[in-house]
Amino acid sequence: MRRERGTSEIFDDPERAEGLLWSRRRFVRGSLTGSALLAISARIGGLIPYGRFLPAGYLPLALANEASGIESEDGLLRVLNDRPLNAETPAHLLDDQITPAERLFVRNNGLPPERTEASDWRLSITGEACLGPRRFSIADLKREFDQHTYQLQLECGGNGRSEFRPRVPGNQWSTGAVGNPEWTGVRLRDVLEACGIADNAVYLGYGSADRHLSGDPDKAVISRGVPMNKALEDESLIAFAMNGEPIPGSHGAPLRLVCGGWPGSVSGKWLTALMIRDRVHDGAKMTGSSYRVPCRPVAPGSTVADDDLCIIESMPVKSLVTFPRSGVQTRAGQLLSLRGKAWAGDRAVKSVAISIDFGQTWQPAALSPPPNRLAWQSWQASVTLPLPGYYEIWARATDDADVSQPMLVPGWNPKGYLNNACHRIAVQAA
Ligand SMILES: Nc1nc2c(c(=O)[nH]1)N[C@H]1C(S)=C(S)[C@@H](COP(=O)(O)O)O[C@H]1N2
Ligand SMILES: [Mo]
Repeated sequence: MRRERGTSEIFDDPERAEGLLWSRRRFVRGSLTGSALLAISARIGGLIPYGRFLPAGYLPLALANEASGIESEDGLLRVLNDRPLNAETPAHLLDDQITPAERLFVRNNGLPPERTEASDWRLSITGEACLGPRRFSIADLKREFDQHTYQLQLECGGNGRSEFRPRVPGNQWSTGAVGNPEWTGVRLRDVLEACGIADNAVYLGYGSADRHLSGDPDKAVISRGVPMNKALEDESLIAFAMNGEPIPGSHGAPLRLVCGGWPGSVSGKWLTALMIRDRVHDGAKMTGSSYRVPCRPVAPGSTVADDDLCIIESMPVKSLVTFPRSGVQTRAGQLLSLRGKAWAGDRAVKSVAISIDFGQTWQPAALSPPPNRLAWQSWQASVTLPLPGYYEIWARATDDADVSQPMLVPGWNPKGYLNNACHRIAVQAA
C-alpha cells in the first residue's frame, strides 16, 4: 500500500521532495508535462504563469522555503548556533546601503573575550619581516595615524553553504552571512610602514583575544591573514568604529581588522596582534581544509587532500533581492518595485539583471556605483507580473571582468565555501 505523506513531512527533506515532485515519469524528453505542472501548481496553491519555463528538477522556492525554515521572526537575525554564536540576516533586512549593527550577521568561532575596555587594549606588531616591533594603545593609533572611513562589504566564506549537495558540515548559512557596514580606523599600511616592512615580507597574520571553546587559554581560536599586497591596500583598516559608534562586542570590540571583499575570516575581531610574516601565515584556520577550496574542480562528495586545497582570496560576484521580502502578495498588472544589493569581492559590479520567468528573459536593473572600492552596490528595478499566480524573481549580477553569477550552485567543495548562485524570491500576484 502506498502511504500518503503530508506536505510538511515531504518538505522536511528537500532532496526527497525534489524526487517526489519531479519523478522521471513526469518529463517527456527533459521538459515538464502538464501533469507535473499541475501537481506543482497544486502544492503551491495556484497558477504558475511561466510554469512552462520551470527548469527540469527545479524545486520552486515556495516549496523549498517550507523545507528549510528560512523565515525568521520579523526584525531578528536567524540563530544557527548559540555556542559559539552564529546568526544570519534574512535578505529583506539587508535593504540598507549601510548595514546597521543589529542587522549584521555574527560569525564567532569561539567565545568573545571577557574584557574589551578600549582604554586597556594593546595591539602588538611583530613577525620575521617586521623591522621594528611595536605596541600601540588605541589612543596611540588615533594620535599617530590619519583616520579613514569606508563602507566595506563583509561576507563569510561559507555563506550559502546550506545549498550544497551532498551536504557539508558547518553552519548551514542560507544567504544572510553578508553585510556592508561603514568602518572607521587607521590604515593597516600606515601602521605597518611605521614599524618597518622588510623586503622578505610575504603575508600579514593576525592574533586575537577570543577564547577557545575547549577552555584551553593556549589555543588560538582563529589566526588568519592576507598577502602583503592586500594588507597594503588603501581600504585595509585597523578599525575602532562601525557606523560611527564603537565596534559592538560581537563584532570585535574594541579593535578589529577589516579587509573587505575577501572571506570575512580574514577580518580578525578582538585584534591584539599583527605579524608581518616571511612566509604564508600558518595560524589557526589557515591550514588544513579551513577557508580553502580545491585548486581544481572535484566531483561532489569527493575527499580532497590538503595539498590540493588553495586559500580563498577575493570572494566571487553575488547579489541579493532585499525588497520585497520573499512570499509577498502583490497585484497582477501593476508595477512592482524591486531593490537589492550586489558585490564582487575585489572587483566592482558592472550590471544586475532580473528575470520573472525562471530565466527565459532578463531585464537590466539600475545599479548605483559603489560609494568607495569594496563597498556593495544598491540596485533597483520594476517589473509587471502579467497574470495572477505564482512567480519567482531572480537576480543575477555581473562583475567588471564580465563574470556572472551561476544560476545553479557552483563547484561543490568539502567545506561548502563560495556558493554565489543567484538569489531568488517568491511572489504571489492576485
Ligand atoms: N577573532 C576572531 N575574528 C573573527 C572571527 C572569530 O571567530 N574570531 N570570525 C571570522 C569570520 S569566519 C567572519 S565571517 C567574520 C564575521 O564578522 P562579524 O561577526 O562581525 O559579522 O569575522 C571573522 N573574524
Ligand atoms: Mo566566516
